[in-house]
Amino acid sequence: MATTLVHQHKSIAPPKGVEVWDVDPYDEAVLTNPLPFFDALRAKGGLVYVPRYEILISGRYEETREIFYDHARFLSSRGVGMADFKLEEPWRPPSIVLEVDPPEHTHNRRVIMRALSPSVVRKLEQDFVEDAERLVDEVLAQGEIEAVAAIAEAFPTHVFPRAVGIKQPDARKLVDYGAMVFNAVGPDNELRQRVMARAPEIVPWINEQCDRSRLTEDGIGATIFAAADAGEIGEAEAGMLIRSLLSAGVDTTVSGIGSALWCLAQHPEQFQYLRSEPTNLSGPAFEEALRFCTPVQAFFRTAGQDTTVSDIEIEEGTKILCVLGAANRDPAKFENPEAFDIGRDARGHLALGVGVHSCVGQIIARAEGRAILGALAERVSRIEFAGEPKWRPNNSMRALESLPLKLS
Ligand code: OVV
Repeated sequence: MATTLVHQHKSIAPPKGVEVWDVDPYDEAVLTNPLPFFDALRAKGGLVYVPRYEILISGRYEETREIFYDHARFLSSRGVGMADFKLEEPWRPPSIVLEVDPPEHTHNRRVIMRALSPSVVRKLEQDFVEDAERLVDEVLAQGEIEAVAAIAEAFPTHVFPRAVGIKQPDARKLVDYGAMVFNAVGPDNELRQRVMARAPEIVPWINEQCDRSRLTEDGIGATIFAAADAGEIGEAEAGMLIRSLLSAGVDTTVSGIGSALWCLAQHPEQFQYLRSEPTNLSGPAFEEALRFCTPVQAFFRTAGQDTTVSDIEIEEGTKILCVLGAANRDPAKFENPEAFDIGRDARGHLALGVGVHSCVGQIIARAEGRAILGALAERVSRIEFAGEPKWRPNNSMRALESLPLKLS
């Protein structure tokens, strides 16, 4: 029997005992204010069936963690978006680290892991701190700023491509490519089509940056090409891993830093607490912002076999949307989850995933977050809203469109 496709994956009936919820998680109102959706999702059960897309959704901590942790039952190789790569041609050649399972995954990830090791990032961190201090002095002199452009985009697009060794970075193209990558994991809706329309001007530029000749000899990129020289991976694979860095390393930290600023403006007493101990608290403050305002809200996994989660029967080929943002506010895991509290122990949050696919760039992402929050805490006495913040709809990323701030 031929497989019926709905929304680029196998047609799936609701499993027994699962609540059927007629919701659109990709409605712009949900994407720009997801909190009521998160609460309703967790209230309805460990897994919920959404007929509109014929998918399951998990929003409780326990089930979300179980699915993300078990890469053998819940595959990444069939895509971490709504489209099943076994049935549909992906929009770009699949990532050889994100959209792949062990053992290939293990081999490729090891190359990136070495290039982004703690000792590498420790050397970069001093530069990050100096750049953050310079940037904060600049924005302080301006007084009122639009902080998405002036800090959240400006900082990562400056320090990250330099760390990779991109000789001629283009901040706009890097940010816009991130928007394509993260919108691509949703359904083929208007939002996705709008950003994808720009693929012809952005994708070739990104691919060009992944060539050895475009990279400095002392960056993270060069370390990855050294693995090709050593015969560990091919030249083409090295280029694909550079593409992964550029795909996953910009939009994520832009979102994380922007959201952290929003959290601190929203909770002035937390910023004052951060100021009391910038060195010790900038790490925990960034971590709590990741929990509270999770940048990658959700990725899919695909059931590679018939299986069960919390006694719910899941059919092979089922797409499961794992809502990390909802799991990170589960009261069963985090006490008083709706409080932004940089003094809490936010460890165990799922913002950077869990298991073999957990964020491979997390050390560098955290170093960027600490640098910018530390510099703000050292130099700024107050962060206030200078206008209404706006959220930008995105199929998987919680991202600000604009954040008017007054820094003093
Ligand atoms: C974690 C992540 C997000 C987006 C893209 C990639 C990875 C990639 O490998 O391309």
